[in-house]
Amino acid sequence: MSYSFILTEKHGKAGLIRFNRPDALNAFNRGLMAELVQALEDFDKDDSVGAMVITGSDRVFAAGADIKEMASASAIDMMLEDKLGIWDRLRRIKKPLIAAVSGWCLGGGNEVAMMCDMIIASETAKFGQPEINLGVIPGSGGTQRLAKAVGKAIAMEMVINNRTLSAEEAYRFSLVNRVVPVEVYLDEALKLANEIAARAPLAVRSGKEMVNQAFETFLEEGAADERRAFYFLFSSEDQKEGMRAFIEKRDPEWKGR
Ligand code: DAK
Repeated sequence: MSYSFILTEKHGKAGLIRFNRPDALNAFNRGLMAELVQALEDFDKDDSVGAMVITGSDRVFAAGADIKEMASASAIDMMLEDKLGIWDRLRRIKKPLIAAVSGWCLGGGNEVAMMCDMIIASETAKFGQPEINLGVIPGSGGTQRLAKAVGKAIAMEMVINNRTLSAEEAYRFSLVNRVVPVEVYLDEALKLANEIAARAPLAVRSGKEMVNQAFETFLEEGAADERRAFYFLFSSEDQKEGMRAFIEKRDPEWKGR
């Protein structure tokens, strides 16, 4: 499928999506967001793909939502704009999502990165929520996810005083999984995606769902759901195969069944 604002590729079992609006620093216009979600949903349904990587260029992951597109919008326009629930569709992707971030990762760009399950950052990555400079605040979960990721003190500075985090700070504050040289951040992310894609697919899916649930529910409720998911995996062929392979001292062969 050919797109106008993104590029898609497959690297082994990793589906790669690159933002491709260099003149606007990959700002998210309506078209780009729609294409991103469509491409992710397509990879999510594709059995040859086990995990997805989202990236921009070395200079910029994404400079946020397209300011020129929303500058004159009314509150109603903004509300209706969201009626297809594009951001909710992103949250419903079942396979693991990895953001490979280099350069600017701002506003909606940082919100998309935080909606991913893991973030690999290049040493040049810079994370921020500069909406305050535009007279607004993050609108796609940025205040909530940031506070949960980096804690209240740092999140507050970022949201109400445009503090930008360097890659090192982002690592120190648990926003990203690791920081690597700019030459290899994408390779690292693709390697990680392929490693995960080689694991038991149903358990990966369940693990992603349950870790994410930890941010949305109370401990006891989450632990009860986790236990049910754990029991359920005992109905899979992969659980039998995984445990048999351990006992027989061989590598398991996963079927995703
Ligand atoms: N939107 C549109 N165009 C942008 C842009 C953006 N976010 N960011 C950069 N550009 C454009 C610039 O206007 C410029 O275009 P030309 O003038 O060449 O035509 C080109 O990209 C290059 O940018 P600069 O000349 O500014 O490049 P620099 O290297 O000097 O600066 C920068 C890089 C990233 C520091 C700077 O461009 C910048 O501050 N950009 C804006 C960052 C920002 O404020 N981001 C937050 C946007 S608000 C929603 C939920 C969430 C959101 C929206 C809706 N719903 C639930 C409906 C999210 C909102 C946001 O993200």
